[in-house]
Amino acid sequence: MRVQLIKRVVPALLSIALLLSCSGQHETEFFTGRIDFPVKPNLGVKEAMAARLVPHPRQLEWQQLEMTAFLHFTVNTFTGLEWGTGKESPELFNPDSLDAGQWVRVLSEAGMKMVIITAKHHDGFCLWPTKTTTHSVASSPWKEGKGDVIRELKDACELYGMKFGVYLSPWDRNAVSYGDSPAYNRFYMEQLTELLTWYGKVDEVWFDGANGEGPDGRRQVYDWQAYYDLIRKLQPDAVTAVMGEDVRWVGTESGYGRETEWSATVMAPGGTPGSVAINEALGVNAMSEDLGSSSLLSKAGHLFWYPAEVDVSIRPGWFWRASEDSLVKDVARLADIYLSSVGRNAVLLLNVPPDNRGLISDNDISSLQGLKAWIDELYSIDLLNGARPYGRGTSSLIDGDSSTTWSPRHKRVASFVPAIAATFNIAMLQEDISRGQRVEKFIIEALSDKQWNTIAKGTTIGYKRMIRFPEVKADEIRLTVVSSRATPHISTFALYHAE
Ligand code: FUL
Repeated sequence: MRVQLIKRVVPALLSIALLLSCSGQHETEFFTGRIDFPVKPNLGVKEAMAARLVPHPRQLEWQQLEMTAFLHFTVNTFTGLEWGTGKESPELFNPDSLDAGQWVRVLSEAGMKMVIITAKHHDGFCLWPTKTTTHSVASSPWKEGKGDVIRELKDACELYGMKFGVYLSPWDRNAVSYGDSPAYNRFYMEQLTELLTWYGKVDEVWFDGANGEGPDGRRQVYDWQAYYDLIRKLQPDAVTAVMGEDVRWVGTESGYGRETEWSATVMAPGGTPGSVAINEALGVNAMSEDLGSSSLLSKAGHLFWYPAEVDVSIRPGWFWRASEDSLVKDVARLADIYLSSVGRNAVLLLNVPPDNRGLISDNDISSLQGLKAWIDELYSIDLLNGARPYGRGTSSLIDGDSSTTWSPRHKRVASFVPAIAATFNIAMLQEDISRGQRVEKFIIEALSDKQWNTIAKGTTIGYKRMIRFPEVKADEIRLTVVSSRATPHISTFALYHAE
């Protein structure tokens, strides 16, 4: 009996001690990128630790970009295929007006902060004069084989102050070594080395996990860890995306992220056998609806800062084809995608594929210009205009060490008086994620005609959460953080009106 009691009491006391040591009083202790939980802590301990998981500085910088662009461009642009066979003749690649300056100018004017180009897609054709294969621009008629698309793009990025990333498909339908795992891994890493050493700074390396059959049905085993180590050595500040370790694929290619989006997730990053085993044991993958709830946390041995990227094409396909010129997404659709990606704690990666002249087409430009005008208009007036929360116990709402965030410590209700009396239909919230992602549930209420009404409810906030509702005009606004893993640090609460 006594032994049993001790058995029950001792772990409980240990948990309480751990919980105390992990909660508010150690606000200065953070975990960067990853937490390995101590053996069998209770959920309270895990939540307190999870609240202090923070991004690596390169992940934080990436998150703040908000809008980035993809450029899908290769022989497919000339054949109309989505996935080239690898047997295309390099003779096909012959854009007569290629102007990387136009791409970057158009994308920069649209508000994009980084461009990522398919240096090599699944067909294996290389947009730079690689030494690893003749299947490249060097064998094409474009610029009589003397051109280098990657160089032209990087130069244009320098000119416009645009960040620059490369997509290098591991799946290669042209490489003869594909399927002979060690030989192909060496070949792939030589290609990576060229891209990461010939062009100066690279800000993102993007690779998916497509792993088609090699010649004679051979199966290629990618050496992810060796790829990551090489990237870390050559470009330590570059984020690695999708099959990479810094940025997670949101799980769809529709442009719509999850309403509940945890950047602090149980999903282990990248494709190494260790990560695969963790994810299989938890039954999660990039497409799982839940990647970070407390119920998952209770089962997990680790937690990772692994934020979501939403990739989507402005056209139905990833590559340009004339038949889709009339199917470019319009401004309303792009605005909806913006609110459902950037507004759902993710970074938008919008694909704008150059055409067979080597230019971004007029229809795409006009939609991009419309999106930028809509975003500028949206953010032009914040009805709260930086209003600080007020009310009983206000001092306990304000975080003493910061003038830019407020942290409802005890009573998690903050009231605001709109600085501008006008109708609004969008609320924007941000957490200071440099101190972790914490909020699990919030509600926004409005006082109109002496009546309080709930106008919006949400779950996670993260870097940015935007939420839409029917138009309201209010005398007073109340934000309640219903549930949070620790003291929330809200850096922005704003109200906007959007068409
Ligand atoms: C996928 C590829 O198979 C598509 O062609 C496209 O490049 C997309 C962004 O990634 O995995």
